[in-house]
Amino acid sequence: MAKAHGCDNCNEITGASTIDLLNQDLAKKVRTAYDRLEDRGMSACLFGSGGTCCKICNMGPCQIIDGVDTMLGVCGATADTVAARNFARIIAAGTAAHTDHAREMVRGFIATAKGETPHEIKDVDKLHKMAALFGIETEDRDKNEIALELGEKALAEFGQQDGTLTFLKRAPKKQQQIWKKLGVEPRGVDREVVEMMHRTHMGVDQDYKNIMLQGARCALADGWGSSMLSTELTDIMFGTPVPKRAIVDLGCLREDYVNVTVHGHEPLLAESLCLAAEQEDMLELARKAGAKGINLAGVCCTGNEILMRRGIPVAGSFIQQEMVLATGAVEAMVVDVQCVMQSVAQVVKEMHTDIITTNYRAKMPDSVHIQFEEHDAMNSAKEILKKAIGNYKKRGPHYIPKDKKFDVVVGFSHETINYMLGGRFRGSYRPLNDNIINGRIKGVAAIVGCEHFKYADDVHFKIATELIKNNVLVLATGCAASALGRRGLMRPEAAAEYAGPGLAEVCETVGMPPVLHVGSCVDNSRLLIALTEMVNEGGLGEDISELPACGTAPLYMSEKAVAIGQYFVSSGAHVVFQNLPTSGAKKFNKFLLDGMKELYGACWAVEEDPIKLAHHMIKAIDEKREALGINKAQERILMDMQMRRELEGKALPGVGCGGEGEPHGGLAE
Ligand code: MSK
Repeated sequence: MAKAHGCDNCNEITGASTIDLLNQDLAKKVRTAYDRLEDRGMSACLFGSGGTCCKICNMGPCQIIDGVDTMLGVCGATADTVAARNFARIIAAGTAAHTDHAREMVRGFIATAKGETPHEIKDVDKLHKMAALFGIETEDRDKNEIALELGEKALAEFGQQDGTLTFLKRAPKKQQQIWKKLGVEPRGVDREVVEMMHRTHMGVDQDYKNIMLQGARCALADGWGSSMLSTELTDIMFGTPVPKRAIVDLGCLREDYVNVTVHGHEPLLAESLCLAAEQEDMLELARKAGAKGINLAGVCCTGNEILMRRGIPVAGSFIQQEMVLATGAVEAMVVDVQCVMQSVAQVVKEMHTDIITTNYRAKMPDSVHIQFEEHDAMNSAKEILKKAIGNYKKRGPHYIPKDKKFDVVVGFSHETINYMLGGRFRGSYRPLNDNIINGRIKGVAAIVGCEHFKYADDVHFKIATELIKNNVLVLATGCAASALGRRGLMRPEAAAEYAGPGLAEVCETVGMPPVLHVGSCVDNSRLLIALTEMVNEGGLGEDISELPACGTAPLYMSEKAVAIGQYFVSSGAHVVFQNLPTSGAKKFNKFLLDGMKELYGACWAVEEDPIKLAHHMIKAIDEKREALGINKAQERILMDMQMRRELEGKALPGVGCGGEGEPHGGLAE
């Protein structure tokens, strides 16, 4: 029988609808990653897990045992050197993935500015703000002209050889000085990835601390460079997310519709499919095939992108991609890049479903390839949809779970948080800072990253509920966000059900959930800006390392999550993972878990148990509160009805109503 999880209470993590589906004969035939994990029947290699397997040159592979002279690498490399090189290469690979995605988005942005795509420049306010950062004149200029100059300058940052990346100047001043002093300011995005690969080649950098200086620079090129460019320019092109109600559940597939799931990462493809699916010729074709229309649903981070901006439902996260297909109700799964399991093409072998690859970088056996051309986006999108519509009549036995369609409120860009808490006319992080200072909110935690199959546990939910119970506001991205949405933590009502009294009071006043969906994995850059805004607002220290804030990517799967973790640490935010591939090298491991603090004011931590992990984060937040002198109980003001009415009058009308436009409202300070 197909498994969705390795433990008895698997509905805890994947949701009741997945269990419902797995009980159907149809789905029982499907083999999932859990089955394959079991089939493998072997535990992970200790050298690989500890980071001390070196296969960088052909004298090996060498398995190093730390402290054993006869178990050095053939070249003499120590465990610390090998683990540092491996870790740094993970950062480089993660940065490269974000960067190649970002470059495509910037190229799409330029094509849009030239009028060569069906998209348009939507967020002119953000366009002007970004243009100002790049020193671009905006007065009396057409938005497309400004966008073209911005796009070209952004594109130049990838190949830049000298100087520093433009967005570094958005960071708190103290942070910028730390980077300058350490010599880790990224010069150009591609250069940092290339240098990282070179320095970890055989016989180059043999000092783990020096290797990790470049590790930090490479990761910063991701967070404050490519990822941030991608998020900001995508927002300008497709609109900055605002709160909306939506669904995160397998049950979002529709019986009488052509179901098309979009899986991967780059929203250019997904947005084009959204536009094409609304066109009358496509709808007419769907009706001719006997369907009522076309139902788009997301998977993984493409899902998060269209969920945040359009409120289009997410059918499943990374861990559920095979389950989405096991319904037998999907006419086509359209994939682009990253996090697509090769197994998806095998799952549908006996079904009517097509796996459609769309990017020349990412092809797969047993799939159909339709190249997505950004300059001919609408025709590419229509060709893909036609293929899906053509499959509708061939749909055989299928099962769409009917229960537990979890409602979520999503769309919390850092601008939205600003407006929500501070109000339309005085949008600021002041109320958030004040609520942290007065203790209603203890601090802020980020739960980001993937899901995987190693830990048979309800990790994200356990961590998040423990944090919000202790009045820590949670911001989530990527598949972690989908997992938390599936468990009902992104409903405003979740505040009363799970949050501590202080956080619940703030959430109820504003009408927001205690866990905010901030976007896809690329959108972790929004968190950097949110943290910076908190610093700039005042009262919580001079840089990110002084904030009562902490991050985790507990179930990290992808190399991108390590790059993200490192750019947070190098930006001053403490980060806790459940495991790191560095435990086989004592000095290097200690450097990550402690020594980095001296350099950046933050370091990595490892804690396997989710509840202990949450308490590790709470302790880190409490220590910051202590250092800021705000960890004392504040006198609580009891509000009478009149005060409440006044607050509610300022609260965000329509949060979660799916309304377009700028959110407005406010929270009493
Ligand atoms: S998709 S990188 S599994 S978050 Fe961004 Fe999800 Fe992690 Fe892929």
